[in-house]
Amino acid sequence: MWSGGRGMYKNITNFIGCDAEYEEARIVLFGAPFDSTTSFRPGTRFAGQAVRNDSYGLEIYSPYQDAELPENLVYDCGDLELAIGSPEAVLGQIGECACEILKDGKMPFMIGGEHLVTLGSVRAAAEKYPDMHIIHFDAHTDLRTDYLGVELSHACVIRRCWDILGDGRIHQFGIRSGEKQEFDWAKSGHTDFHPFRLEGLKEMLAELGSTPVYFTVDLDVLDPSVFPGTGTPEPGGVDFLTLMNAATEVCRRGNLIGCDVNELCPPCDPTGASTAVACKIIREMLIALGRRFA
Ligand SMILES: [Mn+2]
Repeated sequence: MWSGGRGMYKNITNFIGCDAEYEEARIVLFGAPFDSTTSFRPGTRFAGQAVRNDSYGLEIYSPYQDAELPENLVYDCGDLELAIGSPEAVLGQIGECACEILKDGKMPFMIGGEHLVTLGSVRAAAEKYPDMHIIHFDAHTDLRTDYLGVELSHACVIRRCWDILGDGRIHQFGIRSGEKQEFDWAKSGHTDFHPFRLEGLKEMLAELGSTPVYFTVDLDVLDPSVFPGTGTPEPGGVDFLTLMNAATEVCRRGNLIGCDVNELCPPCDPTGASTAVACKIIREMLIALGRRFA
């Protein structure tokens, strides 16, 4: 906000262009800075602040979509203040936030954090939309029943979502790492399983029609040569444009009811390139969502 001729502006720390008032906004962006169950390299708790800061290196115009991020579309409420030592308490806090956003008829857009944060939003979304499906982009299955005896772990998050939704309602893409039992379990029809690539997405979206969809993007679906700044990098992933095109394809659909982008770990990539990748994916997703509301 211009202060009136003194050359001073109010300090703003929202994601670029996301300065709508709450009442008018259609999407609410919030950070879930939690990484306590991360099994390898921690640091995703810093992602929300990093993408807000580095988003100022971006334009609000996307030449790919020939569209700008609309004014009055996104309210950025910053990072939640989470009880970081307790996964269950954190999931409760995220759930409460997502629940309130959904109750107000808006769409929650969460920036992780490690992938476990998705469960908080999914619990809230499934309460409002019991027939919803999940579209899941990731390098990892995340289907373990437990990780070293712990059920609330980023390695188990999609299995916990399956506990809520059941068979055939989770659509997994890009998966290239996990235990043999997880792969066998997925392929036997418990999930709609598309390993290695993002192919089959268009057909699947057409089949889903108007069914409500929650979309979770683990950025490690990208190849580590594109996106090294993540806790558990997994070679053999997709390139940037493939992810961007697929993510905007999902976001253009009218049936998306919530989404998240997770697993950016800024300290794992001191060049900042991974944070730039995350910023641009988020911008493209928001612009695609904006076209839907236009
Ligand atoms: Mn992953």
